[in-house]
Amino acid sequence: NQEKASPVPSDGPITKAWWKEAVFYQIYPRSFYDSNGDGIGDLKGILDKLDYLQDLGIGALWLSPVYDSPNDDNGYDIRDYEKIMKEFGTMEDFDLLLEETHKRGMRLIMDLVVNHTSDEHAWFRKALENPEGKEGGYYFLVPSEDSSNPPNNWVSFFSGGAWNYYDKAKCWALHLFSKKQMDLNWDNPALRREVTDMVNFWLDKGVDGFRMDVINYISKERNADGSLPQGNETIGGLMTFTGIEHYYYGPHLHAYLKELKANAFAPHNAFSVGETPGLGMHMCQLITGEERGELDMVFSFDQLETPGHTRFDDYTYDLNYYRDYITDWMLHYGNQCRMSLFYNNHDNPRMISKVTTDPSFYGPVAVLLAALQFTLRGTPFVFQGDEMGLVNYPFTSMEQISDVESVNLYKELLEKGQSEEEAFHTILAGTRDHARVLLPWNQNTPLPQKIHPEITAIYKELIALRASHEALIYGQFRVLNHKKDRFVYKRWDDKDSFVVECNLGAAGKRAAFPGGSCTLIFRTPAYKKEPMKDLGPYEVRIWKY
Ligand code: ISL
Ligand code: CA
Repeated sequence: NQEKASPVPSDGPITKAWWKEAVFYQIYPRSFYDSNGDGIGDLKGILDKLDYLQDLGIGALWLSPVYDSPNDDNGYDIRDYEKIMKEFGTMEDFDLLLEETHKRGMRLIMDLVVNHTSDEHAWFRKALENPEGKEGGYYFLVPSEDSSNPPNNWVSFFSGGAWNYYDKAKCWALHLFSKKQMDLNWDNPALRREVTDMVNFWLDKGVDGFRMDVINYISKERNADGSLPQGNETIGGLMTFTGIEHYYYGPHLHAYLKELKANAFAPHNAFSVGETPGLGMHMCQLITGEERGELDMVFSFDQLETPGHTRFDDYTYDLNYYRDYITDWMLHYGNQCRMSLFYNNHDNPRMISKVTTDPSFYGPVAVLLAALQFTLRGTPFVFQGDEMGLVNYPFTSMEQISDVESVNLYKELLEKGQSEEEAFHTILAGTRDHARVLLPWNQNTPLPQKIHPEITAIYKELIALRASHEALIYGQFRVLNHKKDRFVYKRWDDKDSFVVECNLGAAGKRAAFPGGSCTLIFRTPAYKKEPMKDLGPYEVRIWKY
């Protein structure tokens, strides 16, 4: 890579911005709140819950895709970028939602899925009708008479190869995700203009920015003759996804991001957060460095599994790893870059369930994760249901599983010779459906999941604490103790100092604080009656100096 490593990360002053101060809340519309009883969450449902979100202290909403889609991947396969999905409502509903969100002093960002479109998008239909025409150049179409040998060995994230063959058009087309999610060719300037126009359509409406789906995959490396290179089998063996080295950080990624920023985001002063799986800290610095004009923030995912594990492994997540990961980023990411802080999204099982399977610890772990999220340095992204203390859904059979990734993986595992039980066990550990079941708003439903109003109250309390102290938003960070299962750190600015003491493990221990004159302003409620000298399992305390 020829990219110059600038800026050099520094501890200079942090520029203030609304998106550094706000707490974001991710809504997966299909499973958020169903306002008309058809079983599917919708835009009116979100409208109904705006007061709840405002009361919680949320500053910005991120909506997972609400666009017209055949739902092969729940809306991440877009058929029409400028139309609302029928089940979710109408464009009028959307306009009202945006207006009412703004009225409550909150912002709204949408999901930008432009690495691929649905195969039902008009562009792809036209491309197949005439591969030589304008839209033919929007995708990776490879003419061929041979329907049995794909152009290369790349594989899809959702099992099997990454190429479809189209008999009538006599060509192959690339899909890194499902068979109905066709990769767009960003090397085509007309395609980039289409994307820019579409982004401007939404920004002109007053949308405050976008979360950008797998945005680091948009630039694919090419051979000298323009074809897509063969994936390295060794890397493929290690990473599962053969071919990934050719597109996870492609040759024109920085240029395309800069162009989109200059032509759409910057003129609207709009916010951007990229979903960038696989990029480490240094590449993330190159994408989010303030003077670079690319993205404001990214989601890096290395904290979601401990080393040696993947999402589909059934294992216990060790929070000591999270402590070390987050400490490294906070000390080295630099003040020109801003971290996103999150444990959950619509693609992952619930973090509480990864940390413990003992129900008596669910409450304390929920409180600990929240206290970390609102007192560490960065911008918190709450995923719907975090604030209810939700854990994984007790699925009992494949019939309850609908996600395309899980359905395909299950088939693949059976083909590889696993028994139905073994395969289901794997799915149960990692399925994205854990995050996609309707939120159990109503305590009286027969749903196996229950909400925990006491956890919601703690979210509200901690979000308010963060909002009223810049030390927690922009302040310095220093680790005071990181012995096994301990995490004690300090956050401070000219006005205030805080010390947070955490027990990251399931065994009780001796507390190390307080030292000097300070006030206890928060303690895991479950332990309020316990002696101060003892830290309960997963207990967290916040002291103010
Ligand atoms: O690459 C991965 C390894 O499993 C994943 O992290 C993957 O890149 C990531 O899940 C991408 O997610 C996003 O794009 C998908 C969509 O299904 C997800 O819901 C979305 O968050 C395709 O649009
Ligand atoms: Ca509905």
